[in-house]
Amino acid sequence: MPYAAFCMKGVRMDPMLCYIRENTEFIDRKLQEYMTNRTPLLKVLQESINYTLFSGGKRIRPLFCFIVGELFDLSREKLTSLACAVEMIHTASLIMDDLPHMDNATTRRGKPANHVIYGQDVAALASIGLLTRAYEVVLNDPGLPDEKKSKVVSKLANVVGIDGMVGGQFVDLKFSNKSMEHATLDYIHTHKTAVLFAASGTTTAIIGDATEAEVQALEVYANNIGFAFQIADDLLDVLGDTKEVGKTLKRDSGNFVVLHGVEKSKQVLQEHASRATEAIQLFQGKNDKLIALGQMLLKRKS
Ligand code: GRG
Repeated sequence: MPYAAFCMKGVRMDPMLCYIRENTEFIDRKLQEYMTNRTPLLKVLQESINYTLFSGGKRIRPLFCFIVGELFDLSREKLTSLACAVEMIHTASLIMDDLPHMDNATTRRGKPANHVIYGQDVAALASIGLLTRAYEVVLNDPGLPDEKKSKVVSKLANVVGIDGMVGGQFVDLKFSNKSMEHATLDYIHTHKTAVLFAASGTTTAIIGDATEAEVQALEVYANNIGFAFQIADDLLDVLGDTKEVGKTLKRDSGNFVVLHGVEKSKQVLQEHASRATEAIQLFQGKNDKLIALGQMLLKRKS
C-alpha cells in the first residue's frame, strides 16, 4: 500500500488522510508531466492553464478513480491518464464557469479567477485547451487497449456535451429562478456536477472489466454523492464566508438551499448520502475508502 510508507515518514496520521495526500501529490506530478510547454509563443496560455490546474484543487475525481480502481485491482499507474483527464475536464469547466458571461465569479480557491488575471480571451482558450488535452491523454495512453479507450472517451464526451455539463450549464443560465420546478434544479445539479463524478467511477469500472451490476452500483453511488456534494456546495455558499470557502459565493435562485431552506437541504443531503452507501453494499469488505471519501466530501469546508 503506497500510503503506509508515506505515513511512516511523519507524524501518525489518519490512513485515509495519508492516502489522499500521497495520491494527490502523485496526480499533481503526473499533471505537470502532461503539461510541458512546447514553444515560448504559448508561454502565457500555459501559465493560464497552470494557474487554475495547480491552485489547490482537492483532486476528488482522480482520487475517486483510484479508489474505484482498487475494487478491480487496478494500479494507479494504469489509471493515470484517466485520472488526469477527469481533473483536466473539471478544471476546464471551472475556468469557463467563472467567465463574466457565465457565472461571473471573480474569485476561485481564494485567488482571483483565471480571466481576472489573464483576460477572458486567454481564459476561454485555456479552458478549451485543457478540455481537448483530456481526450488526447487517454487516446495516447499506450497502456490502455483501443476498445477501452474508445468506450472511455465516448463516455467522457457524453458527460461534457449537450446531454451533460454543457446542457446543465445552459439550463442553469437560462432557467434558474425562484419559482423553478424541483426537476429543473435536479437537472442542473445532476448535469453540472454529478455526471463528471459518476463518469470518473464508471470509466474506471470499464477499464477494470466490471460487471453490469458493479457499474450500475457505482453509478448510483456516484450520482448520489455528486448530488449531495452539490447541496454541500450550496450550503457553503449560503452559510460559509467568502474567505473560508475561497470563491465568489452564489446565493441566488440556482442554489438548492435558497430554494428549499437549510434544514430541508441538510435532510435531502443525508438521504442522498444514505442511498450512496446502500448502493455499494455490493462491494462489502472492500468499500471502506468509498465510504470514507463520501463522508469527507459531505463534511468539507471549502
Ligand atoms: C468546458 C468542461 C466544460 C464544460 C462547460 C461551464 C460548464 C459547461 C459547466 C460548469 C460545471 C461546474 C463548474 C460545476 C460546478 C461543480 C462543482 C461543485 C465544483 C467544485 O468542485 P470541487 O470542490 O473543486 O471538487 P476543487 O476546487 O476542489 O477542484
